[in-house]
Amino acid sequence: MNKTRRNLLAASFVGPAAALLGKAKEAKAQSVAAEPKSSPGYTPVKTLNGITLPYVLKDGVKEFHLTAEQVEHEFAPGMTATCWGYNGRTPGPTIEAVEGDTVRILVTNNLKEHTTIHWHGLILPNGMDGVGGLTQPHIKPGETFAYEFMLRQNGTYMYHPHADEMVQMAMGMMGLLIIHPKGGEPESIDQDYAFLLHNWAIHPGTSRPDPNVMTEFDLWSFNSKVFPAIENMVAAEGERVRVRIGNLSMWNHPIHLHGHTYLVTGSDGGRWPKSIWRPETTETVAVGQIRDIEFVANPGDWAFHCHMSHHTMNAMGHEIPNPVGVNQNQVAGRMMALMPGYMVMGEHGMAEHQNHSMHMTGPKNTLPMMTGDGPFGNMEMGGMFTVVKVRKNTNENEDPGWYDHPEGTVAYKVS
Ligand SMILES: [Cu+2]
Repeated sequence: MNKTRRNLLAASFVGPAAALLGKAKEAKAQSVAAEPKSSPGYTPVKTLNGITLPYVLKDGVKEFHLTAEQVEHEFAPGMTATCWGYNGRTPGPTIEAVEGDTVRILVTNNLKEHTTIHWHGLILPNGMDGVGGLTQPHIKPGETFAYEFMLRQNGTYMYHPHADEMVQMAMGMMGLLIIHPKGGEPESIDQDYAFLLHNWAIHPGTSRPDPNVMTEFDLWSFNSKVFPAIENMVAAEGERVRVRIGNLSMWNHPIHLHGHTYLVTGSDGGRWPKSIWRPETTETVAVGQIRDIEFVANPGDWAFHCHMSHHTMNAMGHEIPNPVGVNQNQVAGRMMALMPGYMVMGEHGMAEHQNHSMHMTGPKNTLPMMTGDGPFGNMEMGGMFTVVKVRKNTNENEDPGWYDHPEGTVAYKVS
C-alpha cells in the first residue's frame, strides 16, 4: 500500500469530488488498519483465475500441502479436458511466503505414476531440489513427502515435477511460488498479478492433452485458461501494478502491453537492482523463465497478450489450406451441388469466419479460433489474451465493465 502517494493524490484534488475521493481513500485506509493482526505485511498476489495456498503455522514453520492429482479442467466455457494438477486445479495454487520463512511443503501423490516437485529458482539444500533419481527417491502413488527449507531470497519462482517431466508438465502440473521481501518492497506495489504461460495439445474434438507433441500446440493459456475466460487485471489510475509472468510452456512468448511503457524489474533470479530495470512494451518470457514487469496504470481498457499471433487463437488447426487471395466462386458452385448450405470463406482474410461461428459448429469440445464480444464488436482473439482495466476508482468486488472513453478520444470514421 503506497500511503504516501495516496495522500499526495488525495491532497491534489479540490472541490466536492475531492472530498468524496478523500473519504473513499480514508475508508480504504481504515479498512486496511482494521484488518486482523494476521495481515501478511505485504500486498498479496492475485493469481489470475487461481488461488493462494493456505498454510498452517507449526512451531514457526509455515506448512503447506499440495496433492498431485487428475483434474477436470475448463479452459473456457464450452471446452474441458482431463488434466493433471494440484489440489483440484491447474496450475496448482500459488504458494506465498516471506523471505526468511522456513516452509514445509507436504506433497501427496494421488496420481497413478510417481512424481516429485522441483522448486524452480530456489537456493536450497540439494536434497530438497526435487529431481527424481538425482536428489531424492520418487514419490510413489499414495505416498506423501515433505520438502523443508528456509527461503533465502525474494521474487517470483515456480514449482513443477522433475519426474516423467514431459508428460506431467504437458498435462498441466505447475505452480507459482512467490517470496515477498522481508521488511517490505523498496518500491511499493498497489496491484500484484501473477500467471503462468502454458501450451496444450488437445486436438479438436478430444479432451486429453497429448504429451508427445513438441511444437504443434492447439491452445495457449494464461494460468491454464484461454481468452475469453482469462480474468481481467484491474487497477486504479496511477496505481503501480506488477505482473509476474512465468513460462512453463514449450515456446517463448513475447508478452505485450498496450498504452504503457513498463519496466522489466525481475526474473527467476529475483527482483533486479534498479540500475538494470529497463523500459519495454514487449518482453519475451522464454521457456523456463520468469519476468516481472511494473507500470503506473493509465486509464482505459488495455490489451495484454502474447505477440505471437498464433498464440492468440484457440483450437489451432495445423493442416488448413491457405485460402487467402483465392477466388473460390467455382469451388462454391460445385460444393453447393454436393453439400447444400456450403459456404466458402477466407478469400479476403479470416475475420469473416467470426460471422459464422454462431451457427457453424466445430467438433465437440472445441472452442472457436477467435472470439470475444467487445463494446465495438468481435475482438477476434483467443488463447493468450486479456485486458488491463484501469479506472479512476475501482471496486474489488465489481467488474468495471467497458471503458467510458472521454468525448473525442475514439478513432472515428472519416468516409
Ligand atoms: Cu506466445
